[in-house]
Amino acid sequence: MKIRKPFVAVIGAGQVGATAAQRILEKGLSDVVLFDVVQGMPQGKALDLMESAPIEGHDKRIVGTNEYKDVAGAEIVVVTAGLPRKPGMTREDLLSLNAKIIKEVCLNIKQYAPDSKVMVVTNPLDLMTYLAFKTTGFNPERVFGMAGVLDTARMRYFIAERLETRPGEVNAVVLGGHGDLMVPVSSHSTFKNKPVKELIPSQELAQIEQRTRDGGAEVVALLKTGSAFYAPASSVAEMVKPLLSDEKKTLPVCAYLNGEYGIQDIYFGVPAELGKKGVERVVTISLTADEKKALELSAHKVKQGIEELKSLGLL
Ligand code: TXD
Repeated sequence: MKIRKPFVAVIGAGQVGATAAQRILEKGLSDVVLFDVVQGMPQGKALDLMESAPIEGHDKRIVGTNEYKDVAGAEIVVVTAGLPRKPGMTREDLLSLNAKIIKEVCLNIKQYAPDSKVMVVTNPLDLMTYLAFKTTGFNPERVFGMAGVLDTARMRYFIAERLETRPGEVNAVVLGGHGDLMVPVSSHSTFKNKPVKELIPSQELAQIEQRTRDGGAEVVALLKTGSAFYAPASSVAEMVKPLLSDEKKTLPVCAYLNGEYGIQDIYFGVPAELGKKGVERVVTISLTADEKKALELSAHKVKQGIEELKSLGLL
């Protein structure tokens, strides 16, 4: 079946990539091209997903491929290709392995889909997004990362669980790098427009913030093999929506900062407006002194990572 424009290309047909493809199809957002280096695997998953279309009742199409030429014409390229950390592997090992994969993937995106927008998902997220920006040479508004939608979704769920309410009625804000130093911003988190600070005692809220920071590790510890993919896939689809529809929705995005929040030349989690051009505007919100301090620390960690990439000869 022929893929119709506008379509999304997903690079890496593993847990997050394949589930993101499923969400995009079943929400009726667009057709999908699913790419992986493993022979037959993306084709098999695409066929399986097409065979569920009569039951799910959507009219979207997906093809699997091992050839980059098939991503030509993609409106958005979602990059989930990478390796998870294995026992005995250091953080630097993972950093350099995934950096090499991201470089290879991004050179192909530059060649075959030069007009696309690139959404990076691969960890370490802030660094891989920066590397994608440098490798493609695209305008920074066309290169961004997914992490904040996931981190805030986790916090929203934990708050909803505590308040015994619907998760969709809770809003939460998480800023900064996607890692131990992310900054959950309780001062801007609300339930039906009421600050959660007025509803949950501060000690319990601090526990929720910590559980949010540890959200990825909590799932990894339970799964034993692999990391979270259902909520990450939902988060990818949530970002795809405004990028295709041009609705200018403000979401937490790993975006390029050029002085916003007093931070220069890194990719970092901030609220941003998404539309057809990509990241159309970084939104600045007021922060308490403690939140500002935490954000500076998180930015410092990301800068250290960039230096590490440079010292490994990868940037
Ligand atoms: O919030 C976030 N940003 C994240 C990030 C949330 C969840 C997962 N996060 C990261 O996404 C995770 O730490 C990994 O770095 C990626 C992908 O996670 P996933 O769970 O999907 O990993 P898998 O199942 O191992 O899938 C990776 C796929 C696999 O099919 C490989 O064959 C493929 O990547 N792969 C490649 N594809 C294309 N090109 C190359 N070179 C390549 N190498 C491996």
